[in-house]
Amino acid sequence: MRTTLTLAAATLALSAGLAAAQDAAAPAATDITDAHLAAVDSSKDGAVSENEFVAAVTKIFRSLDADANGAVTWVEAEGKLAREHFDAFDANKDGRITPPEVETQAKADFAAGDQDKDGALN
Ligand SMILES: [Ca+2]
Ligand SMILES: [Ca+2]
Ligand SMILES: [Ca+2]
Repeated sequence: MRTTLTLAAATLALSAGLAAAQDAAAPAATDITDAHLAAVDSSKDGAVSENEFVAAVTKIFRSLDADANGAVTWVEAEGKLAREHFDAFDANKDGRITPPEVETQAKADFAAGDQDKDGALN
């Protein structure tokens, strides 16, 4: 079954990270396709675990952190991340997305996407 996610982290993955593994044609922003899941499924067992999901989102944030200071500001994210998603990740609203904020939001998004609660997105 294909999981359709309308979640901040998933949309982020589409808009910023996994697009690199795709052809130029951008997919609909809210659809996670089998190809996207395969790209995140580092163990290639056909399911995306929480660890794999958090790792993929974290990797994307590292790629957004242009000055490599460990936090992503709106200046760094603009054009790659919708403002509403930036704000969703920036839990303490200080204008910087930090690794703990990424992890917390990614886990929340994973839990929301794992509709049958089997610990995997598939
Ligand atoms: Ca896996
Ligand atoms: Ca930065
Ligand atoms: Ca913050």
